[in-house]
Amino acid sequence: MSDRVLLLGVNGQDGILLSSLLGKKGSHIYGVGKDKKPSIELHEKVNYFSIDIRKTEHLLEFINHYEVNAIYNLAGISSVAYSFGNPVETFEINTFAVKRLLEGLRTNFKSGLRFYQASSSEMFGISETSMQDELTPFNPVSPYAESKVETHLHCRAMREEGFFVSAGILFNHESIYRPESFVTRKITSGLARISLGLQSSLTLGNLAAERDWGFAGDYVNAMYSIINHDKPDEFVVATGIKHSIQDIIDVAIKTLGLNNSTNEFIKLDESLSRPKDVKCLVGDARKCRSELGWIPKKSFESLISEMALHDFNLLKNKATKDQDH
Ligand code: GDR
Repeated sequence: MSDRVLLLGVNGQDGILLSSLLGKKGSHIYGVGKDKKPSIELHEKVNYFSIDIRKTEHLLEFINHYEVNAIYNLAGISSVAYSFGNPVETFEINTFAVKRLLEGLRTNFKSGLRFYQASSSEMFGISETSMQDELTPFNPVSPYAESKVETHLHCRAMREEGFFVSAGILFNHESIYRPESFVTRKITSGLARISLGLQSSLTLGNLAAERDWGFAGDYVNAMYSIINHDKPDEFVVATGIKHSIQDIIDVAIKTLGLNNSTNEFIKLDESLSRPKDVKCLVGDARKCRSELGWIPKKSFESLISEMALHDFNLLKNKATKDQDH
């Protein structure tokens, strides 16, 4: 099942990790990104194509030509912060492009196509419950979250019509492939630079946010289980454990052997804060665990520690190379 796979957004963190998993499973992978070339060397089983996902006709031709029988939609604007300044672009890519594609695929669904949509915990927004599950109401507070809610509801409607359209509501998930524009990697790379004497401080928007941060490698396993489940459905994917931004800083500092009892390296800059931010999100993934047998394996501490060490070694090797030249 699902052996001719179209992976939209293959250049992103999740695309890189999922294509590696699918490569190991023996799938034929058509990886689509917006850039001319892949961002890093992808699994050898990935055939890379550069397509703008707003070009619906082009995508539909492509899907029919290669007789794709599974599509993972991981493409789009993933930065909540960016979406505030670019709401129309966010809607065009995250919502309208996906809706047009789904509508164009009705015949393909009748021949057995399966679709996975990357939905987000940001859809819950400012939530009245301490933990969020599949039944928690959505209360989005950013253009990004609104765009994701609308697409999620469209997927739900198509599923209710009988099409195999599933969604994973993923809470924050991180790895060494995370860009530095997201808070975990910003902290691990910033503190690695400080520990190598390349930078003296790290500026963040706030320390108040609390999230449920998991390992992206575990989360792509959940995506695979969701699309290969015996019926289409939606699942919260999360660890169920709450951490603060200060926790990320503390683990990275310990890993790097920095002495920082008073957060002396950390500076705050109001201008990095969002017009509206979600204070706390923690996922209840009991459905994913009981129906799909999915369990996250990597702890928060190992995840942040590995990211910090990776960044330290990357920067150290670069500094050594620069010195040799
Ligand atoms: P998020 O991730 O918006 O939750 O979306 P991000 O790491 O950007 O922010 C997490 C929290 O940290 C606060 N924060 C900062 N964030 C950034 N980027 N930079 C800072 O300097 C900073 N200081 C504090 C933020 O305000 C926020 O509260 C991620 C993305 O991957 C989405 O695509 C995905 O849907 C959700 O996770 C689940």
